Amino acid sequence: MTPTITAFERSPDRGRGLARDMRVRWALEEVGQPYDVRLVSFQAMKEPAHLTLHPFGQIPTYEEGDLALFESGAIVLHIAECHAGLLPEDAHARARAISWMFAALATVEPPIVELSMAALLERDKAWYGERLPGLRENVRKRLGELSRRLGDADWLDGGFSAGDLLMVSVLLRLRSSGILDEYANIANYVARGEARPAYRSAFAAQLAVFTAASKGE
Ligand SMILES: N[C@@H](CCC(=O)N[C@@H](CS)C(=O)NCC(=O)O)C(=O)O
Repeated sequence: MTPTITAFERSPDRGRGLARDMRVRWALEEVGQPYDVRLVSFQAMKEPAHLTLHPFGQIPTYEEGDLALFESGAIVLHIAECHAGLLPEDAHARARAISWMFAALATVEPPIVELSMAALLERDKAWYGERLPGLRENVRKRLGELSRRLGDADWLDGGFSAGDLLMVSVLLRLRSSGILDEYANIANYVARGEARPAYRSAFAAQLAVFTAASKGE
């Protein structure tokens, strides 16, 4: 059965691949699973039909038959568990890959989101200049730790996994900050992720939505 995901009708990131439907698209592309996309406006996301799918009125969601999921991490995990290619067969290696999925979302993403939200929403506030260095330091702390663990490996734990898919997705949100470039091995790791054919297909698909919406303006 072809799953349907939701994505922004008009992504605030203007097609830069930072909205969280991108990680779900990427996972589906990695495993070769075709999918449909239902585009939703900001208004529609807060209406009852969408709130039934997503209690917090956000994207992405994932529907497959009578299964409806929300939270990008849970959706990627579901895809990885239903198809070969994103989680190792070996039970211990699989558990470690899942640890990296949680690490990406629960440990690395929060300081990155805090930094990007401050830049978006607080830039004109009196305290922004004082707050910014601390926010950047919080991100550097995590990147330093991640950089030490990654070392000169291609991926976090053996072959590419859903853990890398989520970690690269999260790290990409830092691109405009310049911080990624302070950690050569992490910058190369992110570049390896972006070079994967599945990433490129997913990126092109979400960019096409933004381009079509812009033409209709
Ligand atoms: N933890 C959630 C976060 C979902 C989320 O923040 N989605 C954003 C788009 S990337 C959204 O829908 N923002 C609109 C809103 O919150 O009103 C996940 O990973 O799926």
